[in-house]
Amino acid sequence: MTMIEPIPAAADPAGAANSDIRHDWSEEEAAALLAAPLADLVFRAQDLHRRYQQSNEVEMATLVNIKDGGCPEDCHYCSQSLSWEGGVKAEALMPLGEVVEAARRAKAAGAHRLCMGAAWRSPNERDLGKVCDMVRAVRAEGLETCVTLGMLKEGQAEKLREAGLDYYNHNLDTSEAFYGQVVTTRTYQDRLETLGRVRKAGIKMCCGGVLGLGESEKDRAAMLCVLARFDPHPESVPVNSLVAIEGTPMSGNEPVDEIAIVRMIAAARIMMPKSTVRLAAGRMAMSEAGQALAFIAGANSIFLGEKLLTTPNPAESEDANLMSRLGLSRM
Ligand code: SAM
Ligand code: DTB
Ligand code: SF4
Repeated sequence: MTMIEPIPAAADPAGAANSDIRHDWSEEEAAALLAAPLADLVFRAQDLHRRYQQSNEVEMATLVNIKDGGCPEDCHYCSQSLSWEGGVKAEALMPLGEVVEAARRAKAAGAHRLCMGAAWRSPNERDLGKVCDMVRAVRAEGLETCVTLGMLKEGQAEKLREAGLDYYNHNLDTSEAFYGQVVTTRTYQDRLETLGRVRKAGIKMCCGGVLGLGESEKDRAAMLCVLARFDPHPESVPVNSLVAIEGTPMSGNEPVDEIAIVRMIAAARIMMPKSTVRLAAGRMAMSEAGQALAFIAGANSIFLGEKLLTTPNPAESEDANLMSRLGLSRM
């Protein structure tokens, strides 16, 4: 086991020169966090969680797939890629009325953000205009908005911002070194460029990754460092675990160890104390005790609703029951 530094003296969370908020984490430091004795790691993460977040509060976001399947990218984990046989059938963009209905259902269930996903490499101008209409309509229902549409070209992020978009999700997925084993149709640099455009337009950044792609501990540490290098840190950091989908090249991957998920969440909380850290895809395979540990380690967001984009997620009633037993309330 690797020893980690003791908890630093209490810092002033409002202070400008705050040693808790760093953008210079080394891969060695991140790897040491991931490999530390679990109690030391979780204790340090929980301490920061209490100082920088509303402890015992969890953000709820609901996903809706506004454009299913037919994606030209070859992400090896994804059921929506055209590259794998038997994938999700390509559908047209969801009509505005259905998106509004999804927003009303999500709000009634207790979500305060609707995350709209589209299986595109990047949106064309006509579709982008329709997504802008969706953003306006969802905001008019009193929900925050997030979209994930693939790569953005110059000027597209500004249009989304003008429509009132709150968050753009664009995950790094893994380290730069391992990226070529996961996706071959775009580069890590492409990802970073879109993220730069999102930030430049003043949209909040939702950016994280996926465990269980076949990556090493070193890759996990490296990805955390890329995330922590953003200044400011991404406002939202989703930690997904692979949902192994039949027909994709990753269908036979080893399931992710729950303790490894907890470690990743704790390391993200320590490295990015002010960010919302989401226990994202993969909760169907986790025990309730594993999820509880993830909240103690600093997770403070989940996807609410029984479907993610194409795969199942715990029922709302199950989540409500778990939250109540853990004394967690909706943010
Ligand atoms: N097409 C857009 C893109 O790739 O940016 C948006 C949708 S994509 C489904 C959003 C993210 O969900 C991916 O970047 C990946 O991190 C995560 N994801 C997709 N399929 C997954 C799976 N089977 N298991 C876990 N996470 C997954
Ligand atoms: C994120 O980090 N995870 C979400 C959302 N952002 C878009 C997607 C998870 C997808 C899980 C597999 C599926 O349902 O197809
Ligand atoms: Fe397309 Fe996104 Fe799936 Fe990749 S993750 S294949 S870009 S929908």
